[in-house]
Amino acid sequence: SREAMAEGAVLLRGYAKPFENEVVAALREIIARAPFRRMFTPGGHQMSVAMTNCGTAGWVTDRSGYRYDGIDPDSGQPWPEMPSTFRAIAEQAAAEAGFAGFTPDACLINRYVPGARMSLHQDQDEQDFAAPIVSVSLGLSAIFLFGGPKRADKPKRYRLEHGDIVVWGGPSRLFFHGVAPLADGEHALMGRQRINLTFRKAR
Ligand code: MD5
Ligand code: FE
Repeated sequence: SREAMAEGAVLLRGYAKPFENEVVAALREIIARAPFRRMFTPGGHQMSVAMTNCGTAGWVTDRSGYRYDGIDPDSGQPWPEMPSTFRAIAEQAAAEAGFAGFTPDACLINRYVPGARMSLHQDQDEQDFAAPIVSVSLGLSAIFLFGGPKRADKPKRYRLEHGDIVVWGGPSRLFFHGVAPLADGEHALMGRQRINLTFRKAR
């Protein structure tokens, strides 16, 4: 199914479900080479969400700021390649939402355990805001907080479930958003966690 959340924001419920086993297998290889880690914000707070990346650019944060880097600071090696299955799913979902020709070079992988959350923010570390961001939800469901162009805009709450994909383009590309603290639970395939893949064109 295809649901408009706002201008440019399209929710594709269950879109990734047919690919879940392939995605999990590819994910396992990525995290063997680039394990999840809880990064620090420039303000010195450790994030509750653990992160890793694949692709030619990876999103990192530390005391010096937020940026995209081709090298994993923990290993000193390039991030693992973006698996062709990941790329294909992201490109197909983007096209389905009206963004044909999306060519992601970065995939930030977020891991939420119960209690982990992401506070309201905008994604603005990318070069080209005309490209959408494609988000794939796996595992435990989460309450996604979808705000507007101003921080003060009251966020709408959406439950995102295993297999759901959201394409954030057009005006919504720069809307404020976050994730409410993850509720405890157990998912048959993913266990006690939520993983979100966010495909981006960083450069
Ligand atoms: C998540 N991750 O569920 C979300 C999915 C992040 C992040 O927010 O920065 O890693 S991506 C949600 C997103 C991206 C771009 C625009 C909007 C939402 N939006 O307009 O709401 O872990
Ligand atoms: Fe974000």
